[in-house]
Amino acid sequence: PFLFRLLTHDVFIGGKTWTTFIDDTPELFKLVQTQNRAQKLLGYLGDIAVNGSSIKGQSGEPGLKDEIVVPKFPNREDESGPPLDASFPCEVGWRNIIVQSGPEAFAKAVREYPGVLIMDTTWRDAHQSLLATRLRTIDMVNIAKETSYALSNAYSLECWGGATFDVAMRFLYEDPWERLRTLRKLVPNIPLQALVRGANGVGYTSYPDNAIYDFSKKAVENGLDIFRVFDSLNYIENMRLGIDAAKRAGGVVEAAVCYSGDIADPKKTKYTLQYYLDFVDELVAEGIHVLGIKDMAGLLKPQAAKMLISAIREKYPDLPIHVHSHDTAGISTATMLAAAAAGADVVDVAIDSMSGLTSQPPMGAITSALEQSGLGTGIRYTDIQALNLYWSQVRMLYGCFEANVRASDSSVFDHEMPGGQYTNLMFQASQLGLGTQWTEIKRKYIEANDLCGNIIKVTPSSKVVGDFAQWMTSNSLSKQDVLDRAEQLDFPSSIVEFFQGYLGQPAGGFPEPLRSHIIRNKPRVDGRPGASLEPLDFKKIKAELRSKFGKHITGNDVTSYVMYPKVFEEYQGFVQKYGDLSVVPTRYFLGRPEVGEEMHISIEEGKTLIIRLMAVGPVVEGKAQRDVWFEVNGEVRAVSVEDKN
Ligand code: 3PY
Ligand code: ZN
Repeated sequence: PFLFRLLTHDVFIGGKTWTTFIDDTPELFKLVQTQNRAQKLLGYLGDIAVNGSSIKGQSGEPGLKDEIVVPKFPNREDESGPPLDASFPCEVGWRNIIVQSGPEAFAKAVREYPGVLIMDTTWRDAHQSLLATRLRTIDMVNIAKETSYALSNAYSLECWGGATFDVAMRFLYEDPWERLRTLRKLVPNIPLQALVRGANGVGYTSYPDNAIYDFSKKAVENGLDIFRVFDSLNYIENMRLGIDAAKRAGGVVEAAVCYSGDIADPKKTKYTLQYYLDFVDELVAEGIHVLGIKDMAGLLKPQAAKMLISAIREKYPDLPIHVHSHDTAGISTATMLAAAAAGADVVDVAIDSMSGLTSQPPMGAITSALEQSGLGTGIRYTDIQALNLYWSQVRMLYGCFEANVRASDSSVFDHEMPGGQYTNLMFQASQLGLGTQWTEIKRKYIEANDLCGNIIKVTPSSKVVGDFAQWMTSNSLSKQDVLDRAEQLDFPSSIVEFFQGYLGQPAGGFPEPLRSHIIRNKPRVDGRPGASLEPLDFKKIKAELRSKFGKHITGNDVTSYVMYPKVFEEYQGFVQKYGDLSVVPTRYFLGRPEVGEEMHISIEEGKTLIIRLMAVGPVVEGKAQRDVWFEVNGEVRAVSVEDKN
């Protein structure tokens, strides 16, 4: 039909040249684009039909084949009235204070709030900790407007940063910036929050200072409000950079203290109450807006939370305190309630069906308990039930990424693995097929941490300890073996670089003589690693990327490339081949379609493709190839697909 329309078009018949014809006839050009796009999309769907999904970390088919049902939300004025009409997002929320009066006014209002506020981590940490960070934008988008109403009194929605930036491109073939912009549009009222690894941006290494300033500026331009800035060693020099970058970008600066050890245990003498109070003093001196207590492994017990928060509260009565934990041991609900009672202003929760285990404590339990103790969060129980109905379906859909953590594990108090890493390492250990491997990895993780000098463990320092533990396990090395043979052993590069000082300086310094034995004659960095890195030339990088991939490369793409050069290049290659797949519903993105199944894929506003898989052909003689036949909006199309089996 396209060729027919083209050949019979008056202008074409009139004999105008091809190029002006295309320029003057945009509707046809658009049709060409749409058809190209559809053909690329069929290439992906055809590949899945023949080979199944190749998304890394996926085991088996998605756990839900039906379309996800968006539940009805209660009427805002009268719960017995007609259900909420969420065709437009809610406009009432805490973000208005940031927009109208700035971060300081926001911090003051948060501190003055008579109850306790929540941050919902469902869109970031919860799926990072439970589902290998594989949650796709579309599954947030489909509940975003409803969320703008249900959580309109939330302090923030954590939806960006941490591992999401990397995973979006590397495994989901999505643009992380586009995710942020889309969510911003759909949720204009609730502050959007990101986890930022200070001088490590959203990566695993130190970047030149101008990369961190550029990243923070772009984050705000694309819709971010609150930066939770941390450093994986609680190294103040790295923190200063992250804080300054977030502040200059105009964001709310939530500087976080990473919590390790146990301040209520007198036998643990490195990370004491005094250690944390001293670090808080240094952060406050930087002019932060909010203080974050980031308990990334779930080590903070109720008594310790009470000690820590009341001590900070007494010293800094006007400083908003925001507490974060993980439920690995099963204690985080009790901890959050103790933190709230001791004067915390904000606590982190995840929607019930995405909570618990290595994720955050459950929203329903915490808000209900706080309500009864007179510290209401302003979030309705009935809204939580509706949200939960949606997320329980999503959890099922992504069942193919579950790490199979089934129960609480209080051994985290010894090994101190962060929530996301726990599921990751457990998954890897289980893939090796040895039931005892996991216990061994945990034991080696403790030894590796000792060898590093008992460091704070959170990305990227936790990766160093994890790599160390895996390397010791696979080489059957004990802690004593490493100490005895350090001068001869061939250490993985992440460990050598840590000991060189490329992540920063750990509290108490590096253990010697181990450091010298490991790094030998390689350079040592004894200050802030980023300080000695050459600034990047963004214009030059953009020109190079444009010549490689085309004119569509934007400033945001340059920043993505700076954080993850190789991942970005592979992502671009993938998009060139298959187009933008973020529009494909997850059950088709991850699962083999059935023959005859009708897929509705909305490729842009008002443009839906109705695609039906008609047949998968036999292997083409002499080639590892099959033809796959589809019907697209009533028209038959075929794609040729490599059979990888
Ligand atoms: C991250 O840096 O991704 C984390 O979630 C740390 O807790
Ligand atoms: Zn976390």
